[in-house]
Amino acid sequence: MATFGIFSNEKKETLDKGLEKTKESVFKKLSRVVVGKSKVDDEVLDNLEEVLISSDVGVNTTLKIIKRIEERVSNEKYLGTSELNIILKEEIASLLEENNSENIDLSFSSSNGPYVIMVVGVNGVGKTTTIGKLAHQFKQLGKNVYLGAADTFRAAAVDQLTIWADRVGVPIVKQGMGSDPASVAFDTLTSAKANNADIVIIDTAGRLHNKVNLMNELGKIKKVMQKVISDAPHEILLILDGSTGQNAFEQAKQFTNVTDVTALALTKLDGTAKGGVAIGISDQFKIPVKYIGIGEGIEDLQIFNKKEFVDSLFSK
Ligand SMILES: Nc1nc2c(ncn2[C@@H]2O[C@H](COP(=O)(O)OP(=O)(O)OP(=O)(O)O)[C@@H](O)[C@H]2O)c(=O)[nH]1
Ligand SMILES: [Mg+2]
Repeated sequence: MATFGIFSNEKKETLDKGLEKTKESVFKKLSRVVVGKSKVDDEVLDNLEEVLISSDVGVNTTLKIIKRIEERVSNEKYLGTSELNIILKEEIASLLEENNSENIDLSFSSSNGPYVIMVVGVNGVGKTTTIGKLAHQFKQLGKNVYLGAADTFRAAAVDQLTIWADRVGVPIVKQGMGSDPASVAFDTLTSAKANNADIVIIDTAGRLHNKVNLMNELGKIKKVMQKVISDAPHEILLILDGSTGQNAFEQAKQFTNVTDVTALALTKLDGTAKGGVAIGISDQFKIPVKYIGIGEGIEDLQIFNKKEFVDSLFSK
C-alpha cells in the first residue's frame, strides 16, 4: 500500500488535494481580477490586493506582495494579466524564502536523553491528532517514540491519546484524569529515558493565552521535565487551526508572546478556503511553520515546505 508520509513521493498529490478548497477559491477570485484586462494596471493591483486579503494572507503580507508586484510592473513595463499567476507565485515564493530561511530538516539533537516535544495550543485545534500523526511518522523513520498524556483536564483526552498510541504502536505514559500534568510529564520523561527513547511527545490541555494559571502550568511542566532532562523541552510546538484564518494569526501572536514557542503547526488546511493563512503566518512570524495538517488521517501531516506549498497553491 502506498504511504503518504512526510517524505514520500505521493506527498505532492496529497498536498494538492489537501489545498483544493483554497486553490479553487483563489483561482476563482484571480480569474475575476483579470477578466477583460490584458495588462496589470492599478485596478488589477487593487483587486489583487483584495483577493489576497480575502484569502487570509493577512494585510501586512499582502501589502508586501503587492509592493513587489508593483515594482515588477514598473521595471518590466508591460506585464500581461496572463502572467499574473506566475508572477504571484514567484513573488510569494521569494518573499517567504527571505524569512526564517531554511526549510525544515528533521534532525533532532539532544545532548542528554530523548528529544522532547511539548505540544501546546487552544482547545480543539488538533493537538492530540497532530501528536498521533507525528508519532506515526517518527516511528516510520525508525525512531523509538514515547507519548505523555499531560492533558489530564478531561477523561476523554487521555483516552483519545491512548487510542492514537495503540494505533501507532508506541508506549504512552498516563495517570488518571485530574492528576498533575507536570507529574505525568515527569513520569513520561523518566520512562522514556530509562528505555532509551529517541523522541518524547507531551500532549497538554487546550488553553487560552490569557488564562494566567493555565499558562503558568506550562512553565511548571517545563521545570519538572528539566529535572529529568536538563535541556527539555527541546521543542514547544504551537498548534494552530488553519481553518480559523485570521484567528489562527491572533493565537500565534498571543501565544508566542507568553511562551517560548519554537515551532508552529497549521492544521485543518484541508476543507477550508483559508489556506492562504499559511503564507501570512510564515511571513509574519520568526518562528517557523514546521508542519501542516491536511486531513484527519494518520498520514495527513506534512513538513511545511514553503516552495512546494506555493507551487501547489498556484498550479492548476
Ligand atoms: N480535516 C482535518 N481535521 C483535523 C486535522 N487535525 C485535527 N483535526 C480534527 O480536529 C478535531 C480536534 O482535534 P484534536 O486533536 O482532538 O484537538 P485538540 O487540540 O487535541 O483538542 P483539545 O484536546 O480538546 O484541546 C478532531 O476531530 C480532529 O480529527 C486536520 O489536519 N484536518
Ligand atoms: Mg487533545
